[in-house]
Amino acid sequence: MTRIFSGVKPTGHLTLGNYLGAVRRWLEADQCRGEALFGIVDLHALTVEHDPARVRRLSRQAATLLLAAGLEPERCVIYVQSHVDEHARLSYLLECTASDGELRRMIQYKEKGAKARAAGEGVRVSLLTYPVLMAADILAYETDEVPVGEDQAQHVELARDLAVRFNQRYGHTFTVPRATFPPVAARVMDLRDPTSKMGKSRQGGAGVIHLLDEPEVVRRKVMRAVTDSGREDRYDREASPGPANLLDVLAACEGADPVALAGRYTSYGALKRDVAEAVVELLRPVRERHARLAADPGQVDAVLREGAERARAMARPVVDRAYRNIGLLPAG
Ligand code: AQP
Repeated sequence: MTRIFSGVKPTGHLTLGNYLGAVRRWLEADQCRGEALFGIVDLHALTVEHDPARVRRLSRQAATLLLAAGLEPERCVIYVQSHVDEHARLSYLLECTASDGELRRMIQYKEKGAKARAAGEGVRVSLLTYPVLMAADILAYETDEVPVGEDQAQHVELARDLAVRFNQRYGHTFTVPRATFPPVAARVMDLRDPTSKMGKSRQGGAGVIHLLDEPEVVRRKVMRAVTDSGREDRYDREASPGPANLLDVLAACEGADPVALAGRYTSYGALKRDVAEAVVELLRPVRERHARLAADPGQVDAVLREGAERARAMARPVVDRAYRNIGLLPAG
């Protein structure tokens, strides 16, 4: 059976990018194929300036949204990363397997590090090392597939490299995972700045659609999306990133091909109206279920408690094996 792992970090309110790039595909993994684990990867939220109370609040909200999106705890494991010690335990062994050069090459480290330095803030060591923790998240569960958005490709590649290297040096220990991406909307772009990824930690958020945005807010954000003076009936990510992004979103909502969809439109206004309605309908059931679940936080906590127990039981033997194979003396 295919083992699947993926996660979301509580750095902000979940976005349409998270949903189309990752969460919606987790539903297929949960409901049709494989044994799946989905983590609220809260330790990853500590790599940049953070507010402790907000991280706690967003962690529960992310869990509630995963359930509202339709993940069923009877069919998959939903848990909080920091509730399972095995992640941090394995991360250190993988730090002893990775080189500092390969971590310094990580795009997110370069970009976020540069931003922090420009703002006169210190760069946390964890911003450099968190891709190793992410590798531990994946490898601790003998994961075969990691359904993620395109921005995570480099991190999953690192997890593969570390698994292969560890296995070669210390004997077979880890399954070598592979990333899987959605056919469209693997990188949903910010509606106001379509050359940047729609990210949940982005300040302002005028170009970011959140899963809990009211329909009117969704409509307003889509209608104000940046377009250009290019041809309306053409899909061209390079020359017309704004309209191409809207076509990707519509294609993902309708299960269609963005190139074919482009031929339907002779005005960006009509395209935006269709995108807005498609997104409102896509998110409607998630918002409604979220409202019901949020009224009963005890139910969400119970899911997370049970999820952590199951995750621990799955990760423990793998991490113990890694400790043995790397040469550490087992405790009596
Ligand atoms: N815009 C996106 N399009 C497609 N997929 C996306 N994902 C994130 N944004 C997009 C995918 O969602 C999963 C969880 O993402 P995350 O929580 O790791 O990162 P984020 O939402 O991008 O949050 P931040 O804090 O805004 O991130 P960064 O660190 O980029 O600044 C992943 O599978 C991701 O690929």
